[in-house]
Amino acid sequence: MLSPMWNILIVFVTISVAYGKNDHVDLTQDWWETAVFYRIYVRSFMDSDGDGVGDINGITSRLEYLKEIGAEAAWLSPIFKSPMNDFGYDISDFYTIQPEYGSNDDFEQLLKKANELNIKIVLDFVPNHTSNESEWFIKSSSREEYYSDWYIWENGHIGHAGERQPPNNWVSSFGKSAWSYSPARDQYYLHQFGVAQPDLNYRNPVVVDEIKNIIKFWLEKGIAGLIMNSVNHVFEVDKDNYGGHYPDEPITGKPGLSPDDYGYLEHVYTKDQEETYELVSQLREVFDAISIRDNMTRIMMTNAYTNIKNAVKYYGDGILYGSHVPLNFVLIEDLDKYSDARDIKYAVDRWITYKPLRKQANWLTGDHDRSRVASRFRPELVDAFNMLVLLLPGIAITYMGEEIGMLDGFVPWSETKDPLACNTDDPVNFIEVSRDPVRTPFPWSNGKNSGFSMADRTWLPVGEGSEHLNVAHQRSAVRSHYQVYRALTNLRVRAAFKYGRLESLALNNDVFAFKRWHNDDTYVIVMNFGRTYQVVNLTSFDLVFGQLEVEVSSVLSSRTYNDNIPAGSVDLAANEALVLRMQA
Ligand SMILES: *[C@@H]1O[C@H](CO)[C@@H](O)[C@H](O)[C@H]1NC(C)=O
Ligand SMILES: *[C@@H]1O[C@H](CO)[C@@H](O)[C@H](O)[C@H]1NC(C)=O
Ligand SMILES: *[C@@H]1O[C@H](CO)[C@@H](O)[C@H](O)[C@H]1NC(C)=O
Ligand SMILES: CC(=O)N[C@H]1CO[C@H](CO)[C@@H](O)[C@@H]1O
Repeated sequence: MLSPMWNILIVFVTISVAYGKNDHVDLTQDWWETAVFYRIYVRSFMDSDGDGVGDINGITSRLEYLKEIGAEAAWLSPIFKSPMNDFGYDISDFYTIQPEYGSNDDFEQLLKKANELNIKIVLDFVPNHTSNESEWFIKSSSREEYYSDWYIWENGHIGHAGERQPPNNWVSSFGKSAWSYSPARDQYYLHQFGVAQPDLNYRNPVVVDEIKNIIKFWLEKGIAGLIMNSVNHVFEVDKDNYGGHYPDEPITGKPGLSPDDYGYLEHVYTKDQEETYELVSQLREVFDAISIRDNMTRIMMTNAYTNIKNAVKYYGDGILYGSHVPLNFVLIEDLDKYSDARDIKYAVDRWITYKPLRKQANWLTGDHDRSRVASRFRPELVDAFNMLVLLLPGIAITYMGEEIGMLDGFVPWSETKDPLACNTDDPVNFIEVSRDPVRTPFPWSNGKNSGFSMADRTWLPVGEGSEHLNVAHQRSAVRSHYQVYRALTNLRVRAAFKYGRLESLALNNDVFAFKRWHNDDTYVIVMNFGRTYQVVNLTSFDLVFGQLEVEVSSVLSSRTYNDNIPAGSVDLAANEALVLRMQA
């Protein structure tokens, strides 16, 4: 038996070997582990045929742009056949491409060109539900035997006045009852999102097999991965454990909410069920089988708005396989316009702390559902947030337009398309929930429809101010968000950012800084989230001293590349953000 002191010594030695020195870092990395993913909202990226709606050939024609800004993978919003009640998040045929976006041949062309440019293509997938126009749902509605059990069907109640009532109190995340009556079947179907998005029944093994077939089908076409969207909604509680009826969800008691609001209920029976992780593990095996066969990793990404412990469970636990990239929403959900440097540090640390030690982190600040950085925080902070996303360890995900600091567009009620907003029936307050402002056409230039389309009308209006805020303008400017973004993606190839470690500090309430280093190559990224001038001493970081050289500076900074700043005294203007490199 070793004495306790020996045990302590052994533990200490092991820790020093594992974590003490960068020389021991595993330098082999798969293509996705530190890749930049560029998220394209297909409808609004580039319209090639002049119908006012973005399409696949449009993307193909602009793939060089992704290369130019240093993106390594394009992540496309759903392109499958859909009646577009929820703009592709309501799929009616998972094997076919939406005709207004293009044909299967167009998609093959996209893959071919992406391959030539070494850009990976990943597709958004929606496993929770189909469109109500899916053949599966129509057959299920008429109780056709094979499909009868593919959706969540339930009898309603008859009220005192003889009126029909839904099976229970569940609310859709788009508001109002999550149950809709189908006269064809004389039963209610569950829809956790829109009325036109009936939930699939994952307790039916045939449904799971079909989903696996679809995943295989697209991976074999040569795509590099799929995102399992809203994956934490796929299971509802097992009603057999509740006497054959789905139980009511408890009321949150949050003030000011009506029984039609999603926040009215605690979603204990419709979200985050344990069976989800088992399903993810099964689906992951489909990805792995093809990856091994073709010697090219196909990644499974997962999207779940949930608490952090549930979120990181998607990494897998050694028994169940997990997702390669469980999306990390801390920079969205933990922050708002009142956040300061301490909140930023807390958010970053939270993900790093909860995620399994050896797994890759990922960072994002937005998507087609969330207000843009320039609007949610302020335009002056666009570069700082791009520095966070691109220089923190792991995978970087950019929603299209963040690289140029796009603002939320203004979409009046008369032109509103988002079902979430239309469901409010409220021409004033719809603006609080509408997702249209973050989906306005991408501004390529100051030409017609900001270069997005030759149509007379685009599906959503072009955002105001795009005469100035567009790619062409920022490309030719000496200083612009676009230029900063490119400089940042260029830096990512350096070992300090690919493999290096992370240390972060809130130097005061306004200034957040983090250090990335590998061997002797050390960088400090420092950003003033405040509105006043600040001076900070970066020697608070271990082994940071002497002179620091500016690698990248935010658009409004007075610093330029190669300027020298003493580590002991770094003065920062309001909103200024800098990437600094320690002089050897
Ligand atoms: C699907 O739902 C939409 C929205 O409620 C409705 O307009 C449409 O008629 C439905 N289609 C079918 C086939 O049930
Ligand atoms: C698989 O791919 C990797 C890198 O892409 C390569 O180094 C390796 O030799 C390949 N293995 C086989 C068996 O082809
Ligand atoms: C920065 O901090 C170091 C270490 O505490 C100190 O020696 C140095 O004087 C400080 N520099 C300035 C300019 O205050
Ligand atoms: C971020 C994201 O992908 N959000 C989607 C989640 O799923 C719902 C319903 O399918 C969509 O409406 C969201 O846009």
